[in-house]
Amino acid sequence: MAYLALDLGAGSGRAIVGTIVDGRICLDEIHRFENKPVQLGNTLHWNFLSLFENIKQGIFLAVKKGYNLKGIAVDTWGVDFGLIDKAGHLVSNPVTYRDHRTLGMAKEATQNISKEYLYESTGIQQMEINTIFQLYSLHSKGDPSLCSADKLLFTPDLINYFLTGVAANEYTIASTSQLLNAKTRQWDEYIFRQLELPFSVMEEIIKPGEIIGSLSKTIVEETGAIHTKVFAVGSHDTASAIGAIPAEGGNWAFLSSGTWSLLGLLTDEPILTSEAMLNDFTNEGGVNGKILFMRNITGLWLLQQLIAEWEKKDEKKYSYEYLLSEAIQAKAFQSIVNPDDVKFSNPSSMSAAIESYCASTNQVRPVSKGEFVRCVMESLALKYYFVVKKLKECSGRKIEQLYVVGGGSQNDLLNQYTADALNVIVSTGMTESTAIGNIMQQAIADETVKDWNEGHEIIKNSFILKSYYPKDNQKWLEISENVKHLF
Ligand code: LFR
Repeated sequence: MAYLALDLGAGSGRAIVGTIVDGRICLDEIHRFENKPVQLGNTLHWNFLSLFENIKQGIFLAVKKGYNLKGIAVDTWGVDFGLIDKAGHLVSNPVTYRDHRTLGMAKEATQNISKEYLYESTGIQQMEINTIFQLYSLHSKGDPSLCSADKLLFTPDLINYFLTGVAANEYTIASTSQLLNAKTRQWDEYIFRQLELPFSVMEEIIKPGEIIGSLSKTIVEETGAIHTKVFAVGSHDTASAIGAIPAEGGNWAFLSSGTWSLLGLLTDEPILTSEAMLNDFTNEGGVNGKILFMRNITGLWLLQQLIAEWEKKDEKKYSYEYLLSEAIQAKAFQSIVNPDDVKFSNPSSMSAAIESYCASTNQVRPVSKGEFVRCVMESLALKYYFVVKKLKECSGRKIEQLYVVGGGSQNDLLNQYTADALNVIVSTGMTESTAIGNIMQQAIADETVKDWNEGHEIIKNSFILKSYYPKDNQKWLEISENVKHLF
């Protein structure tokens, strides 16, 4: 039984085949490609045509390798979308959430609808990148693309549409928009009315595990994939990544570590209290009926941007291994930043942004690469500490173990710092958890696997988890006291 996960992150995309044999899941990465936004005029776009070409290439290569694909499913980052006109054409190239069009939009929009209402209904952390503010910016600037739109499709929905011809909005990705009611799990029409956003462009919500359709004739011809179904999974990458965690008991939290750090816990119902709102917790849709109660933290983005800057300047590559070994040698706790400071959201130079933050907070400015990397690693671990503290308060849960998944879970230094700062066991081992969650949901939808309980057993049998135990917690507690005003 082979299923293909098409997993798109903000920096790269992957096509991964999963096969389930003898109670284990095996992954085979078939294709990996860059996802590089393109500045065109004043707007930062996703290169949708290139992404779609690579999606087809991934399917083609999987078939060529001999896999008889029973299913395909797409997952991507959240909030972004494409608009489709009445003739079924893409109105314009999708814009990235890092584009500056949303600057100031949260403030403007909340003059027409209260922040409190938005939270009580959607349960979503207010971030200007959210679809609601992207749409509001189009509306308030009278952008003609919105008038030509017949359908709004989130990135995975858009890819599914061009693979199958079927238009639908999948629940987990729809939940990132801040337009969906967290309890009813349906669109909140009142928000659309208040903000004068076109409700008619929204589609029916479908749930992970439903069948979207079959590949269109042209895609079958191009890729050679026959009798392959396209499934709805947790098409928000975070939902798939967290759904895959084979944790036991209730006292655990998750951290999906990549460009973003998504830190939280699973609940059955959204937590919509004012305390949760004031602490910026979000309630996004998960697989298996769950809610991801979590905080979106600007994660390894800072380090990724530093590396890109250094590599461009020095015209050479820097490995994580090298940079982390430099960080270990740098002095501890010299400079601490709050990774979520707006300075870091899309600066022209990340090193300059960090230097300026340190200068304005009377801290030593990092100079060497090791000092910069150490600053980012310690700052992330401290951020996690403060978030987990609030997470416990808002949920009333104990947290004894943290499961770290995603590409960032390979970062030994950060894992150890996290265990130390939080005083919990940090367990890692599922770097490709998003693809695993995607594939497992397909297998469940296809009735190859009975349910998520069986799915988690299979996952547990397939990956060896590595644990980090806390040391030096006292030192981290002392530092956290000194820097708490920054967070
Ligand atoms: C992670 C992620 C986060 C979301 C961010 C932007 O890839 O999906 O969950 O907040 O990207 O969409």
